[in-house]
Amino acid sequence: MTPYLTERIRLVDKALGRYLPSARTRPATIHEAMRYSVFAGGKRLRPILCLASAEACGGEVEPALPAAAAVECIHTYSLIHDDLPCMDDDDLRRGMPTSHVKYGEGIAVLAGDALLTIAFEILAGAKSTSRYDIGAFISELAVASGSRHLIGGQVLDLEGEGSEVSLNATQLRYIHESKTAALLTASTRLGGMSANVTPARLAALTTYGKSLGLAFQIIDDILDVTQTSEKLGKSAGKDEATAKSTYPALFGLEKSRQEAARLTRKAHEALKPFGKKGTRLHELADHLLDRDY
Ligand code: GRG
Repeated sequence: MTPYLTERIRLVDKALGRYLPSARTRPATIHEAMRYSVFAGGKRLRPILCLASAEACGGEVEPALPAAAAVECIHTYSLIHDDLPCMDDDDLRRGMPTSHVKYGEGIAVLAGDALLTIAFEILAGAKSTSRYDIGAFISELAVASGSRHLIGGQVLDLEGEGSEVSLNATQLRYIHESKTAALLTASTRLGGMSANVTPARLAALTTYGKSLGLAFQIIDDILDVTQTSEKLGKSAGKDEATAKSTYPALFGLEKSRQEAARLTRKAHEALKPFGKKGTRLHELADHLLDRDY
């Protein structure tokens, strides 16, 4: 972990700590469960990308914090729901027992719902800029999290699971774009929007986020095959056990690594308009490609 990432995680966690109701707020169980999953760990990749994107656009970190916290709340909600017995049925997440194992299914569903909802409450506290009003911020996050992207990708994933017929590369890419890349892209775009980014640079952040998001999911699928549950903090080997179509399953590990590297190069290229200000985004792209958890 680099000093930059450690400092950013601390900053994001402090903001999340402020935005989320205290664990003693009534009814305490739900607030405890929300905090349990949010603070169970996690790389904070999406909020860090959001903050780095704001800085790449010449903005400050402070105005980007509501968006950074909001994307992490959406992400954590999706993990809680994805782990439920009716979905991926997992008992380990971020190195800890999953929400439903700790609190029961009912509270886990509600903790996910509450994090989804509070994400928009937090984002509504962001400041409009001359190009982007609060409606634009809210719409950005709602579309990325909704039935055409995050939830839509999960639907296709669920339908494909255990199916005799494996998906083709186009279908797989579509799932990755929806389930993973959409929220990553929204994170970079929201960071830019908080810094009043120009339309041309917003398009560049979109290309960066999409390429990075696809590379991130391919690496995630590779790590599922090559790493232990202990290292990942979540159950490894799950994709093979559930006969999931993944890049490594379709193309093998080496070709998958090459594709992740190609997409990362594409992400780097997209950052040209930002010059030196894009340094952190370049570093993050490399870090994600090289990660081992
Ligand atoms: C709406 C229920 C629902 C699900 C949406 C996001 C999602 C679909 C499911 C979660 C599981 C999954 C495999 C998502 C793909 C994205 C991904 C690799 C998530 C893990 O993200 P990390 O590695 O996690 O950033 P940490 O714990 O570090 O934050």
